[in-house]
Amino acid sequence: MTDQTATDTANTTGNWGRWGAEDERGALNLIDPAGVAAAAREVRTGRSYALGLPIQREGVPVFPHRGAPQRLTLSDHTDDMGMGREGGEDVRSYEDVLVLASHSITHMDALCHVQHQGKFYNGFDAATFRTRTGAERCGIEKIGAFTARAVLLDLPRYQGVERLELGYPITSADLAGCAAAQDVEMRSGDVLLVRTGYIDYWLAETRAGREPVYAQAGLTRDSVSFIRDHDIAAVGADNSAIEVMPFDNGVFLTVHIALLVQLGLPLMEHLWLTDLASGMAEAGTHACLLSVSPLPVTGATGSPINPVALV
Ligand code: UVW
Repeated sequence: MTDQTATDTANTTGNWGRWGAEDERGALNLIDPAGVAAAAREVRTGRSYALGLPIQREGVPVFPHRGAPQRLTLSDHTDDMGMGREGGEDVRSYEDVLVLASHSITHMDALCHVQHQGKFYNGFDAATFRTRTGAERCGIEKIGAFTARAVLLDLPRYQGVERLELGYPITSADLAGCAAAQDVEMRSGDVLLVRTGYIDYWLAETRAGREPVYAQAGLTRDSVSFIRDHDIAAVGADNSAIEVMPFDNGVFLTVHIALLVQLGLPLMEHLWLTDLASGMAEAGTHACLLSVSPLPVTGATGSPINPVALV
């Protein structure tokens, strides 16, 4: 497996050093404000679409090691002290505490989420990640908030199916073919949104009381050249890990290595893209403005997100 990883990574040009030795934002540096302003002028309907799934204990995809998110009540009308009572009988306040993994449900992977051969993006030493303080380099807080032009490639629509076959390996040719069929231009600094239909499948199976299968359509190592050649700033998808599962060539997190570690692209997973796809089809466009703001948790490896797309 290690040999295969070495072979896979050798043929990918990385972005290390491209924005300086201290850079921790990676490909987000490609977002050009003038290009974003031009894209803003292309907004057609003014409708916005939230791409985050609900944060709740059940009915949403949760990896067992992360556990279900917990919303726990901190104060309510039954309290006889503290915030619940301070306003006398006429006023009550309600608050809760959230306990959730930073990679819960719809989330962004920070550039410190994965290391390869001891290095994070830009060659930062993975040993600087500490249990108590988390990431010294490339934590999610280094991402900041960003708005960019985003292109949605709707692969099921391109293939004329409801969803991609489970485990379908998406190649560069698939992405290029879909972009051509949609007649949409990819520009440097774009965010690429890839719809596979997996989350629709997952939700339907779960609602029907069936266990969704593990295999998922997703990106392969081959698809990385499309992303690199178009100077994409970030990638999001409606599956669990961006990449095809089982992993391409059997190499653990192989696409994460290429995108996060080598190219420095933040990843967004479990996006809800179906309503956006319909809204874009109705509006006759495949590009939108996308605004993303991960929680600036110092040293964190990721954050729940609820990106907003404006069509
Ligand atoms: C893994 O793929 C393990 O994590 P994430 O989905 O957060 O990238």
